[in-house]
Amino acid sequence: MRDGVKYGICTLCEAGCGIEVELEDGRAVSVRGDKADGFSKGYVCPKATALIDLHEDPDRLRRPMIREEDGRWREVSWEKALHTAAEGLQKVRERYGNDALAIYQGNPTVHNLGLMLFAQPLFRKMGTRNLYSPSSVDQGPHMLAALEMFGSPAHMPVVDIDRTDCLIVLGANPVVSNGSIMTAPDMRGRLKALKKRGGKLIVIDPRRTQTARLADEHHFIRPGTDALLLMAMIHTLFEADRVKPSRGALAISDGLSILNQVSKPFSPEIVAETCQIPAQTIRTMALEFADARRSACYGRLGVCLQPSAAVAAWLVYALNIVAGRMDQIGGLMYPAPLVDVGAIARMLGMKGHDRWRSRVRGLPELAGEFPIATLADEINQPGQGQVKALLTSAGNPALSAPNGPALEAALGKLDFMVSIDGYINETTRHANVILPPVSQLQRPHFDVALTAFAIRNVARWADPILPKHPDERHDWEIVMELGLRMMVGNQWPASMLCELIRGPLGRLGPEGILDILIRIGPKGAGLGGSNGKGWTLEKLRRETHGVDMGPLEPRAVDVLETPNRRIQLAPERFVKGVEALREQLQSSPRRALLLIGRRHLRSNNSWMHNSQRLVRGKDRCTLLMHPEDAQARSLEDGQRVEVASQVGAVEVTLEVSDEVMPGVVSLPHGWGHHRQGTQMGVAQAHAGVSVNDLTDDQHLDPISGNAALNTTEVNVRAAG
Ligand SMILES: Nc1nc2c(c(=O)[nH]1)N[C@H]1C(S)=C(S)[C@@H](COP(=O)(O)OP(=O)(O)OC[C@H]3O[C@@H](n4cnc5c(=O)[nH]c(N)nc54)[C@H](O)[C@@H]3O)O[C@H]1N2
Ligand SMILES: Nc1nc2c(c(=O)[nH]1)N[C@H]1C(S)=C(S)[C@@H](COP(=O)(O)OP(=O)(O)OC[C@H]3O[C@@H](n4cnc5c(=O)[nH]c(N)nc54)[C@H](O)[C@@H]3O)O[C@H]1N2
Ligand code: SF4
Ligand SMILES: [Mo]
Repeated sequence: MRDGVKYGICTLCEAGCGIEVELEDGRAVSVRGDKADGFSKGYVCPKATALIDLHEDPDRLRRPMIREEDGRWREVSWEKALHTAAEGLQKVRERYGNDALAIYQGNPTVHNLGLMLFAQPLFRKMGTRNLYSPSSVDQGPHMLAALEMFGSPAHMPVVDIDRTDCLIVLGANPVVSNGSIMTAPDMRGRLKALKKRGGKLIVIDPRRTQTARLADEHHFIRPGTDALLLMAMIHTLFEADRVKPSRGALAISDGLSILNQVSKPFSPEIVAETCQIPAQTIRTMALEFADARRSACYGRLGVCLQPSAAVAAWLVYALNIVAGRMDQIGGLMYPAPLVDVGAIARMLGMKGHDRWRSRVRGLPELAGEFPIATLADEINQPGQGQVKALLTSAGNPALSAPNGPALEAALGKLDFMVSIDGYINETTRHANVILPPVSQLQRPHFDVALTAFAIRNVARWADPILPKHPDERHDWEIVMELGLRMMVGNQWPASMLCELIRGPLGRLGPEGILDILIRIGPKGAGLGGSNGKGWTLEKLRRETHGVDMGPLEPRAVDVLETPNRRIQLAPERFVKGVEALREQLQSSPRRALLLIGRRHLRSNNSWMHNSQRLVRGKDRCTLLMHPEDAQARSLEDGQRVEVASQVGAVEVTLEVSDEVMPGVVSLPHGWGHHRQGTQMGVAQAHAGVSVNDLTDDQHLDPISGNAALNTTEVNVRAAG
């Protein structure tokens, strides 16, 4: 029987498209774009349908699991699982101290209201410095640049993509990724619209990506040289007197003369060979950028996964600022969301860098977290503060962290491990207890973090599409139970106290907390009743298809949190990092092949390969190599090759294509599902290999601690 449709939000990526789900006999049977959603206007990508696959996946855990001594998994009651999990973790804390418990919160956290509002505050208050997340294999450098320049890691400005006339995309592939730190459904449509209104799209990427194919200009760049390119562009603007101090944010910036000074040695001619971009191209691009009526330079993951990531991230923002594009229509802007994320970042203690360092390698924390590249060291190295237990939530670091196999070997040495996850995968197979949450279709949603990076001022609430069975648990319920039992205790009389907290907190839930955050937010109705004007959750709920409060408006002065509330154009940390760029110029060009990653529209990091409809078709986990490089090695398209780095080796099928530049090979991440003991049947049948079996946990950007995954040196030869 057809039960009609329900409206929701796709929580798989940052675009957050509105969806219309058709229900029949209580089951979700189809997912379409919600045409009435004012932001996504009916757009969805092929992954949206997989929400049903995820919900119905027989491999998805519905009940908690405990791993027995003999390695077999046994389904247990929630009471038993939560008790065992809390007791196991708590024992380690009591015996070895708080730092002995490490916590890893994975990428889907940001797409999960319950985890954002419960796990983030709770885990950050557990008294352990061993906090980890994929930020250090992702946007860490942008966060650091935002912290140093604008005063908070939460204040990463976004590209006003719908109103710009000239967009330079550096190391991002939004046509496939659907945008990152730039929440906007239908990137392809938006980029086409940019061109249609006479605008120009320039892409700088070692691969001719789907985005590059849409561009007016695409320039290959030698991986890891973006900071040099950006320096040369800034150099050009100073040299050509295109830096206009009166324009917008530049008037409230400090450090202009230092930036001028440090950019002096980096002329386009000096960097051209290293970047492999002609000097004239760099000059023209810089001047076009400065002279366009409206322009923006957007750098994303490609900029972050290299040894000069923090400097490059700084220079992306700096280039926009010196060209007068910061806080300007069509440039980089700040949304005005319903929830004040700057305040949340302050509350969570995220406003800082290098306040403390990791025990083994002395790596600085960023926003309260250590680089994931050093978790294995913290587990392996004995001594005071050694990590003995791990809690993972919504993450799969065995596949997402550099040198995954070393991390996995370390996981095997833990005294105790708990995972909040719906699958027995490469990471969670090492856990003692797995606590599975409901599916994406069974929970309500509001994007706390991502509306702060949206390209329009939007907000949307979505009720769950499907009901939750009484024996299922939301992520937030799992986190709350685990936290209460660990922090307060299982035994009477502590259990009484637990009861006292559990009741009110459980009744409040994410919805109650969100209502408070909206009410006290910049556009909120206040904590009292509702005056009809300000926002409350109740008011937002009535807007089934979300609200669009219009385009972004200049508001940097309200956002800045630097001590003098001015933009810092030349923070000392980054200026010091410029020395490494000089060295990079002097080092002789290497002959080694550099390995970079790639994403596919039908895949999402490591965890959506268990959907038959997403993995079908030809093998996507192939190594791309330029014909010249293939010829030099006598390799042919379609042949099996061994790719070896200093860390490991994998065997894959070669795809010869001039889509990548000479000297560069590309392998997607998130594959490698052949490991013993996982329970993801479809993924196992389409296993692929993990690129992070090759990446090096020692190869980092020294300033941000981000893993330099994309500049891994490899050798490739015929397999066997
Ligand atoms: N379909 C799909 N969508 C996704 C995801 C997914 O897995 N699949 N993942 C989501 C996540 S977690 C994120 S963080 C975002 C990422 O979003 P994007 O940053 O848009 O995604 P990538 O495809 O990784 O783009 C990075 C680009 O940088 C290029 N690159 C590599 N090295 C260099 C370099 O040194 N310099 C320059 N200039 N470019 C370089 C790569 O060739 C690649 O095209 O995507 C999100 N969306
Ligand atoms: N070489 C290389 N490595 C990379 C990248 C790259 O480009 N190249 N990209 C990096 C980037 S940008 C990122 S963000 C990371 C991702 O790194 P991770 O976050 O560690 O990995 P994911 O693959 O996103 O795994 C997500 C896990 O969360 C579970 N999950 C999904 N939804 C939920 C939920 O709602 N609740 C709970 N509790 N669990 C859930 C899934 O089952 C899966 O186990 O990978 C990074 N690693
Ligand atoms: S782009 Fe695709 S995966 Fe991302 S939110 Fe939209 S439908 Fe979901
Ligand atoms: Mo990411």
